[in-house]
Amino acid sequence: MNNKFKLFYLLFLSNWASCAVADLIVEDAYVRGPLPGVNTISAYMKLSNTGDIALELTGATSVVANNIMLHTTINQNGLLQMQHVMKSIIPAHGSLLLESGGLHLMLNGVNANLAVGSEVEIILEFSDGKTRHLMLPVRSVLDE
Ligand SMILES: [Cu+2]
Repeated sequence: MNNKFKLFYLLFLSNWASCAVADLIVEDAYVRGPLPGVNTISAYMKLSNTGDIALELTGATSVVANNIMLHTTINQNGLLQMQHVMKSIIPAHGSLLLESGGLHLMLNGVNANLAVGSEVEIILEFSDGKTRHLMLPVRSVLDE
């Protein structure tokens, strides 16, 4: 290994170690398969915090989407509307549910053909600068 590469490798390792969220458990995570002609899709999951400090989810990124927003669903005079939220708290020793009809991740400007059964990489971002890489299966809405 030459020195330049070694340095890069060490930086990569130390970065990776310090940036991953340690106290987070992700369950039942998936992306809901896109409808034909629609380039926004949602992602759902259960996030649990095993630590003593609350985690603040601030958003996510993915190479398959222009941007990913945290959305909540509100009922305004009987009309369901999605609203952008800046962050969502996962309480210490608590959990946060991202679900259909509630809080969810919205992938906007999806630029890939996400076939049912394939996987999408999403990186969750937290207010302390830490991240968590996830591979989410693409599920058909018909399988729910
Ligand atoms: Cu949405």
